[in-house]
Amino acid sequence: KIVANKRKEVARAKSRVSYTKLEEAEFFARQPYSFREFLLAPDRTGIIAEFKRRSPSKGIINDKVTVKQVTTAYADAGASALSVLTDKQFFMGQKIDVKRARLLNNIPILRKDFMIDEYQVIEAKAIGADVILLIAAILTPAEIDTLATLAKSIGLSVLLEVHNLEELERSTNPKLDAIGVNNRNLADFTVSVDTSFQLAKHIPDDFLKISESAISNTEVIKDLKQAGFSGFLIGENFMRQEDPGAAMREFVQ
Ligand code: IGP
Repeated sequence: KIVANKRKEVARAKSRVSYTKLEEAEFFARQPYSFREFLLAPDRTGIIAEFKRRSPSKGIINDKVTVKQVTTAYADAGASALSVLTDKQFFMGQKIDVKRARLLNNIPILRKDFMIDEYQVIEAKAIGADVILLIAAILTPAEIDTLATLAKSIGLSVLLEVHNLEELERSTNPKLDAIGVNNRNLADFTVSVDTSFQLAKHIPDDFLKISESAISNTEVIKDLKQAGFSGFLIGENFMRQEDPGAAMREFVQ
């Protein structure tokens, strides 16, 4: 359902803003930050802090805060990277949220969306993102290769999201920078951090390992680090608080 809607959205965007126009955007010429470098920097937390107003499973999480307030506070609290939703229909995100975050922060930004078309990759760079997300559950290995090749050719980092061993084995590709294990099952929205612990040993060491979703305490992060993870994608745990930035600050203290 999300993918069907996304196809229509991309077709509409393509008819409104040409490739040429995207490539003329000021951000398109910038050198993106390296996801790998920032995640491995020892003076940061490894946390990829997410700006998410709404989700299909929880409904509205927080629609009272601004991108400016939240992302700058996340960065101050030691975030290694930011994740900003750009899907409107299901997550109340918008592309301008990435642009705003870009102007205010100097750490990598993951454009969080359902990428299905090369146009979105070009668009990601044009709005100031550094990293794109490819979701194994909705892409064929050939599509992953095409999108990752394009992303790498314009300097973006690529995060592949998997939820099980089958997806991992079918989708692994040398062009990827990072492999993220989503602890949330997108089919029924159940969550279990065990998914990360189970898949960790199957992820080749050339990729950064990232654990995504349902991370709610620092004990788990310690254990995930032990298991080889260097990135921790956290959204709801911070966003459901009135002051998500303060929530992250307390979390890492
Ligand atoms: C964050 P959480 O449980 O901390 O809010 O999860 C992030 O992992 C989640 O938003 C996410 C997501 C996605 C959202 C992971 N993969 C794909 C949209 C699309």
